[in-house]
Amino acid sequence: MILMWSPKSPFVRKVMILAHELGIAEALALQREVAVPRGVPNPAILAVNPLGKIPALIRDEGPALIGSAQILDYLCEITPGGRALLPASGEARVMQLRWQALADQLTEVLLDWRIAATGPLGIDAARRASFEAKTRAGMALFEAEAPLLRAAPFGPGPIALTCALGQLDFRYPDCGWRAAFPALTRFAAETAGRPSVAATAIVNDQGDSGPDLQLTFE
Ligand SMILES: N[C@@H](CCC(=O)N[C@@H](CS)C(=O)NCC(=O)O)C(=O)O
Repeated sequence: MILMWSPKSPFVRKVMILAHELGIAEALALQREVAVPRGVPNPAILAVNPLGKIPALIRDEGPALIGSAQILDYLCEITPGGRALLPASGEARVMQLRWQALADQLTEVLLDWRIAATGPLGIDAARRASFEAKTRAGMALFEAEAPLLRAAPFGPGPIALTCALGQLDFRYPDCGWRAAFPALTRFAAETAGRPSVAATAIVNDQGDSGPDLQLTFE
């Protein structure tokens, strides 16, 4: 299987963390691709995903799979023991998918915020206010549910949250979320000790920077 991959992508990181947890990381051939959210999309990605996004998983047989959530579900389905992390049915599955959807949307807000702020016209105040309000509300929800996440299997929900918090550390390094969210800080300290999380730390291999997004938690 070939994974369209970037060391900077929080959504690709979800796939890689799960692959390490399942012991199948070596089965993924990583194809470095640069996703281009502004301007002409990367044609190599477009050839596999017409929406131009990574991750995309090219299987040995059958159509490519698009989007981290489906790829995680697929890897859990084809790997022995995978359904311990994402059950095929039941409330445990519902909770994993719920947390994954919330954390993915939080990550999308963080990505979209930065993309909007790096445009030639900058970001308007109303859009910025929307991004900030959603980020604060998302973090508050996860702070409340952190004890449940810590008790759950390290499946798509906790993995997606790990990647959202990693995106905060990567692009919003001075936001101070740890001082404001003690339960999330405990969650992150525990997950940081997992080999799968340590092995997939975000790497800014292009050395790009961006504007100071002026997000501060108190
Ligand atoms: N919902 C998708 C989001 C994927 C996504 O936004 N990937 C980013 C890289 S982290 C991307 O490819 N952006 C390029 C673009 O938006 O055109 C998933 O879960 O995989």
